[in-house]
Amino acid sequence: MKKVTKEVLLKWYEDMLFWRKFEDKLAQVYIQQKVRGFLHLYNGQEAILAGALHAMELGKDKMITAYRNHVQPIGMGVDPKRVMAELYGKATGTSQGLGGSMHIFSKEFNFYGGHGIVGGQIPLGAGIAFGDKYHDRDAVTLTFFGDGAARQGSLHETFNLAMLWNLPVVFCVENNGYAMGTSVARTANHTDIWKLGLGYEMPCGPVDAMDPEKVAEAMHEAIERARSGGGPTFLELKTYRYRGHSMSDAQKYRTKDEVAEYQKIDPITQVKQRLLDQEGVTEADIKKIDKRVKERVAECEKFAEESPYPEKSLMYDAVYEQEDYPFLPSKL
Ligand SMILES: Cc1ncc(C[n+]2csc(CCOP(=O)(O)OP(=O)(O)O)c2C)c(N)n1
Ligand SMILES: [Mg+2]
Repeated sequence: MKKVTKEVLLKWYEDMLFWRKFEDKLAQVYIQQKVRGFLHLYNGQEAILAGALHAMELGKDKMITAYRNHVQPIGMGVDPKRVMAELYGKATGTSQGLGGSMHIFSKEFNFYGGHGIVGGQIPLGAGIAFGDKYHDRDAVTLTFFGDGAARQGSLHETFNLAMLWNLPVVFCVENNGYAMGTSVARTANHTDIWKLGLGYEMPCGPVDAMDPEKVAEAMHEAIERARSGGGPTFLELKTYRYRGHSMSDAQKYRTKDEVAEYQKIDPITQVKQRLLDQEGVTEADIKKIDKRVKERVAECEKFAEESPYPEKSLMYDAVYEQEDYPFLPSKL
């Protein structure tokens, strides 16, 4: 694995802080009703993305996830201004404002969404890997899903075929403790989700996902296995989300103390402390990064605010069209 140097730690700190603040801004503008529909935030889970990106080969490898999907495309290379504009429903957004929060997508940067159907992306991730294997392309697909999604039947069909066909895919369950208000303990008779891989003889195991380095190590091993023809891996990334499931969540299913316990091992604070204690970074250096992050988030907000809404005609153009469709004129 690429060494975790001071530069890597500094990048992790800045990236994770940017993702956190970017989403804090989204929460704020959501309350002002500038962003509509659903909004599921990633606060607390950032070490997963930081560690995964460290282990991936950007430009080759691919990623697919669920609806908690605003910061992953940014990590893969999409301009964050375009992600924020998409959430605002503006024409400059990643899907010209037609997708919105749950549907960020970028073929250019190998980010395959953004899926609202719980577990829907599990077979799709294996399908992408199947395509790469079939066409002999050097690529590994990281397929992310939640602890709730892990209980969908489609996971089992997918695991079975992914092993049978030896696909270059890494299945990553982001176990943040809850599926909406349902805790993992209330979902099944055991809480070690990684064990679901055992029935398929898929290499599998748990990972402390509050630490980006631990995530990077596990991801590296899994990605290398897939790249060298060794097939799928299933990782259980143990994490936590600080905010509610979505913006409308009274959070009656957990205590404030529980959230505070996880905030003590917050990935951003952990990396910051390591920089201060072991890498000779000063509080003044950290302040400079914090300031830069604030400015970058403000730039995204300004861009989204000032961008135009799409033309109404886009509603009719950006749909499937078949010239010889027999029942309707081809353009409504
Ligand atoms: C097939 C399907 N069933 C139910 C829902 C409603 N729903 C949306 S999110 C969610 C919880 C999923 O939790 P988890 O997989 O743990 O992901 P997390 O939100 O924690 O990231 C549910 C039940 C849905 N979107 N799709
Ligand atoms: Mg969950």
